[in-house]
Amino acid sequence: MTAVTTGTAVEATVETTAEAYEAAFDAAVAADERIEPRDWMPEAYRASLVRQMAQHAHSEIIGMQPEANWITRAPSLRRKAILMAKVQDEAGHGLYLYSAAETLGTSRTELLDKLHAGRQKYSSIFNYPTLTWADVGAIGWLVDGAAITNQVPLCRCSYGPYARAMVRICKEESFHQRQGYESLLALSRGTPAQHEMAQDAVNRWWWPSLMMFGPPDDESAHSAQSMTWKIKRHSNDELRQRFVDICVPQAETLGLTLPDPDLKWNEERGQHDFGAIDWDEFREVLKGNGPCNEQRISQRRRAHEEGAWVREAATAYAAKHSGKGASGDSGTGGARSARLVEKEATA
Ligand code: BYC
Repeated sequence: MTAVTTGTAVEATVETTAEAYEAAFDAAVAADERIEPRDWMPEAYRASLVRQMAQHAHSEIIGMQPEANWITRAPSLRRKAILMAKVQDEAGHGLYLYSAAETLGTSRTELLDKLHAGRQKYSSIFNYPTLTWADVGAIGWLVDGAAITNQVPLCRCSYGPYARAMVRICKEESFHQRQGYESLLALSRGTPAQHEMAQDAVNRWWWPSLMMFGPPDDESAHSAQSMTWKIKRHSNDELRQRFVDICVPQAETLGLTLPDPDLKWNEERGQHDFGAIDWDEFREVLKGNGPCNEQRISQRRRAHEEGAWVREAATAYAAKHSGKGASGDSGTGGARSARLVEKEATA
């Protein structure tokens, strides 16, 4: 009898503790506080963050490919330098995001393995080809523009490391967007052939850019829960609408037309109406049947294999230095560890 009573008491305590943790998490989210790596969080929250952050990180590094395609053919040294810096920034964004995902207990290796095996997604937009130089401008204006619209609210995401990574990413993306706009403006105001090239690029990138925001709200599997958890602050359709409204006056200044005959101002709504998106195309691209899916993923796998020696060298270097530190030598790693131990001891 006594044993049964004790068991029940222990179970009750465990249950109360779990409930208390959950209540503390809910209260922190409700109060707009940040959830930090060491805080208790529901497993589903952790899993959904890893899913979204992994998809985001993969998009950044796969997104380097379509633009890198034009580095060797940029029309001037100035444009080449800018493009190289931009592509390098995207690699950096991937790095911040993989690091932020690591704080949730998932290693970068594990996430990359999943990408290479086709078990995690990256943005649909990067499965379209960059056919002319104007595509680089159109990507900057529209793709980076859509990314900023989607990502600025992520700076207020409830998970601290993701929100903080997004602050820096958004600053850089906003520079990318402006360089794309400026490049497209130069083409649009150039020769008739250059103007036509800019218009053709906008015609091809407009609809895929609208698809970047994800499926319509009534088909979005994760939106409702992610918004309750304040991972996402706005729905896919809200952000898509915001993006359309931002782009219309910008297109006018550029002297370019957005390829949608149904695009018009709706006085009553105070927003633009726009035409139907081809969701069949979106679903096909997600299934792997877009124009460049195979090329993008095989290039990514090849880059990973060819970079194996760099990872091995970096690991060997780190091991060598931490070894020195452990034996009392003056390696940087050792000095840092010693300082940390000291700090902990005095805390
Ligand atoms: N493409 O329930 P939903 C950049 C997936 S890169 C592919 O609405 P959620 C840049 C979605 O993942 C910017 N997949 O999902 C880089 C889910 O699949 P799973 C990339 C998509 O998460 C280089 C399923 O569809 N930005 O800026 O609530 C050069 C159901 O969707 C897409 C980010 O990743 C898509 N377009 O909302 C230049 C932003 N849309 O996971 C520029 C962060 C949806 O169940 N991510 N799916 O297998 C987000 O904000 C959200 O994850 C999304 C989707 C709005 C994309």
